[in-house]
Amino acid sequence: MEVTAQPQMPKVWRAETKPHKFCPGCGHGIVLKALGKAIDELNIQHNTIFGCDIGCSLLTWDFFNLDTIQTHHGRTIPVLVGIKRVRPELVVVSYMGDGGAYAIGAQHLVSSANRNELVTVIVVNNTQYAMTGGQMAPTTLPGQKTETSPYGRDIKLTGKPMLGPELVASIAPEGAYVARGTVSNVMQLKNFIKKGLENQIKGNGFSFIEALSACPTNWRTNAAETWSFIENEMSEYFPIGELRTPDEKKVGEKRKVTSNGAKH
Ligand SMILES: Cc1ncc(C[n+]2csc(CCOP(=O)(O)OP(=O)(O)O)c2C)c(N)n1
Ligand code: SF4
Ligand SMILES: [Mg+2]
Repeated sequence: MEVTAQPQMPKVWRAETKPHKFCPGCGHGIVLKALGKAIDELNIQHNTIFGCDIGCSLLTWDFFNLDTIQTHHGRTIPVLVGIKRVRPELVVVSYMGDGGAYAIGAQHLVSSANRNELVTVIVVNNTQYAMTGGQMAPTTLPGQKTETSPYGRDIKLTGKPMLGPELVASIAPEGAYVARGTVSNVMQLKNFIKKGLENQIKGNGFSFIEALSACPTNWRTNAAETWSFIENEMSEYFPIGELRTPDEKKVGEKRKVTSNGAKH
């Protein structure tokens, strides 16, 4: 019997069809698609290092064809700062959740932004600790019900939801890039991420992008309720847009690389 050779699928197609491990309707996959497109457009796949945190972000550990490191909860930023300092020619991306960035790892975010470290940080804000079952996080909205705020978040007891990009924009030195995008506008989100990567490549400074994202599993929402929550309630409290763009003239002479790779 004659055996006919099977047609080979194009390599890029095989890569694009790899299944992800997120729940149906999860926003993580959309944020990662935006990141992947930004990396492709800048043609930096060969020298990009991807770092993911603990939380649902860790499900990306084998998602990209990039050298990847998975770190302790909230420690993704300092680990990638270390890699960048010893290998300044690499482009480093720290990918983490709102719990990791604004609670458990908040000190790392604040210190790295204050030092204007050359990393690009992407924080997925889904208003709670998703992987562990939907507990209240610094980003939980007033009145929002979670596993640990069953009657709704009481901001008299717990404070107001944390505004991560606003915090970073207020402390990061000249040269920082800070923006907040949303999975409901993926092309804009991709452009913000691309600018954050370019800012690192130019040596300007710290780059920070928060992405409003969906967690229908823990929100217990259907598709319409999920999008309504992002586009109305979340976007109202967390305004979308660029908060800091570097003034290239003021950034001035690019920071000099010291013998240990650190830039000043
Ligand atoms: C140091 C440390 N504290 C707590 C945990 C437990 N833990 C694992 S995932 C997680 C929540 C992650 O939430 P977030 O960072 O918002 O990511 P998401 O799952 O929502 O994407 C927690 C508290 C841990 N793994 N390590
Ligand atoms: S628990 Fe939420 S954030 Fe985690 S994969 Fe499922 S939908 Fe996404
Ligand atoms: Mg979260």
